[in-house]
Amino acid sequence: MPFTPSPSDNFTFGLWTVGNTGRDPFGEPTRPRLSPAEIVELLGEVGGVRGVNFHDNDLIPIDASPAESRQIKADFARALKRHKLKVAMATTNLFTDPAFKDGAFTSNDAEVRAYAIQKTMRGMDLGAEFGAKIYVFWGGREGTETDAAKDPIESEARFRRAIDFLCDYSRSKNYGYRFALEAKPNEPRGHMFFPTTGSYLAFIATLKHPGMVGVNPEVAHEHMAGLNFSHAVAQALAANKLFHIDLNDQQFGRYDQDFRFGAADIKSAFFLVKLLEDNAYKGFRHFDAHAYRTSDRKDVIEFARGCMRTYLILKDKARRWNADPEVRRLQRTIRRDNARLDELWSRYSATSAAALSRREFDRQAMAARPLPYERLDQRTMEILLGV
Ligand code: DIG
Ligand code: MN
Ligand code: MN
Repeated sequence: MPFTPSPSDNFTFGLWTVGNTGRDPFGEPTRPRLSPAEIVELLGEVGGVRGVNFHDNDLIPIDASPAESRQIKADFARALKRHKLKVAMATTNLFTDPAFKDGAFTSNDAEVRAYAIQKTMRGMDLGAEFGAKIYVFWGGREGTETDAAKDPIESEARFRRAIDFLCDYSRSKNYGYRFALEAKPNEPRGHMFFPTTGSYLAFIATLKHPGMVGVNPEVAHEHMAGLNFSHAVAQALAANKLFHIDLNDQQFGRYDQDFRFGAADIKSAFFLVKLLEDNAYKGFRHFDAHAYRTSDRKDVIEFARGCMRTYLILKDKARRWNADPEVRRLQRTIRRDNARLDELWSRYSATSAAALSRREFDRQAMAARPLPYERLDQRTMEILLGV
């Protein structure tokens, strides 16, 4: 059947995504809590999933005894084996426990900052135990409600020292991790440090081991900032920093909805899939999303299948768009290439600068040239609508 996912599509889900119990700030859970092993079983039932991701405490509760921890890991490992799932990414929960009420690495309390480093080292140990090679950092509590609370420059320096230290920890243990930093503009903090993927791309350049560190852009988070997600991902791709990606969907101007991929804005989802596929992105396609609070187990399975099917349908639409004769014809009208003119300013020389400054340009002619973007966008919509 077409659009049926297979492990080679590299789709992954976090334990917290299909394991989401439906709790929200205004209501209690609507679904029973599943153990990690039961979540893996559910993903086995979904079919075609490559891997699973976890926060340390999704797998091992923060107050589990060593015996409980051993049992949970054994059950989880057995389920992974049975369903041929791998652990693709690991991360640390530095946002649920009240100790992190004012952040982790940027907390005003040195003891909390040190505890956050220790907790992350242990999370890295746990991820390495299951073969994860990507480690995500989402600074859920790194921020302020009032800027009277923290010096933003000192906070960035604290975050930088934490990442530098943990890069050295990974190197010392030969874990081979690549770190992926995930931005979000707000929620749960009023203002989060490093609000967008662009903020992190600038930050990475200031690190001790920038080669080990990339980004994990999330659709919902760039949309919450009112940004074009494909442009953020394109900048990461061009800088070879797209180490991971959190796919979901989000209506603009809303709280973090973490909707099923493509459920809100199919057009931007299309351009994202086209960007990833046109650029042969080899990484994991992680759906950091969850089913509606109204969904039961059966509908959660449909949610997971829907994420993957929509991605595969849009991948096919991208292939059609690239091959579409009308699109190609319109692109030929739109693109006015002139290699000789480009050559004049692709590399500086006094001669080319002199030639360029002497050149006559006909502004009226340039302004009069046709740009049939309405036709092109309508054709794009009709390909998406299957006309
Ligand atoms: C939220 O979008 C964050 C957390 O779920 C997690 O730390 C990260 C991993 O994808 N995404
Ligand atoms: Mn989110
Ligand atoms: Mn995410």
